Amino acid sequence: MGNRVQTAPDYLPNDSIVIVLGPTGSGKSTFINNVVGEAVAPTSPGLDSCTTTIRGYRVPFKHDRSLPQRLFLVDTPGFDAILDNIDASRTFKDLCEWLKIAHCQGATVGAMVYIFGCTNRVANSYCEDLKIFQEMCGKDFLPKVVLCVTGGDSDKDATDQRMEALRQSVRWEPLLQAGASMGHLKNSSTSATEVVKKLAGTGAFNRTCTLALMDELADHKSPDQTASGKSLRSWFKESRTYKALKNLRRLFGFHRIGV
Ligand SMILES: Nc1nc2c(ncn2[C@@H]2O[C@H](COP(=O)(O)OP(=O)(O)OP(=O)(O)O)[C@@H](O)[C@H]2O)c(=O)[nH]1
Ligand SMILES: [Mg+2]
Repeated sequence: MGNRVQTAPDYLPNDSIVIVLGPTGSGKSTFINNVVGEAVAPTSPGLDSCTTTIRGYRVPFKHDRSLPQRLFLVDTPGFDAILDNIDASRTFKDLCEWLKIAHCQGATVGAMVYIFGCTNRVANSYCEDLKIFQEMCGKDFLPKVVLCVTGGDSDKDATDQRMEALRQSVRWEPLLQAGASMGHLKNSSTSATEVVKKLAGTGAFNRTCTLALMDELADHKSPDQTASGKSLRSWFKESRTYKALKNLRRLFGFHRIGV
């Protein structure tokens, strides 16, 4: 695990955690910075994935009774990130390790935020990513989930259309039906804070329901034995098979290999 999982500051019983997930470059770290009100999490406009470690940032809302006294937003690398010697399964294992540590310290995952870039096409990788996210949450946890769209700030009509298409898509609709909410992040402190307040408004931080992945880990399942871990593994294996076949085709000219 090395130092890729940041556990300090130590969590306390009753601490609440919001895990922020989504494809690389979707705006996870920017969202956290906007909520915290400072550039605490590294961000990048470049092509390479930026966040490489799992790390919690404390939200400095002091006098808001709808929020837990100590609330942390957890930044994560996207499962689709291309990082030196790190793959999706390593990131997933780190996240599981991190969850177990936080759980042992008495903290609970109060909510999950999934961020998706407005201009991103709905590719296969994204569908798999969302499926894994859904399995991590479990059905009962979905009322504690916000699906957020970032970007498209300058073209309101196009963004509204896109939001509507996502709302009705076969990927998002079942999650929304099961209680998840939807938000548009406008790269501002106000809109990021609204998402956290929206979660508080649904009573997310008071509910006792736990994350499905957390329950599985508490049952002593290894990351690979969990539902989301299994899906991630098969996705990863398939993409490796796909790459290997593509290489074969390139090297030997097997144009009839159907990949
Ligand atoms: N226009 C606009 N740009 C955004 C928004 N959120 C993030 N960005 C930009 O998108 C780029 C990537 O943002 P990051 O916050 O680093 O994305 P990330 O999801 O943390 O990326 P990884 O760490 O690689 O997983 C940065 O240049 C941000 O300024 C948004 O809501 N609107
Ligand atoms: Mg990041």
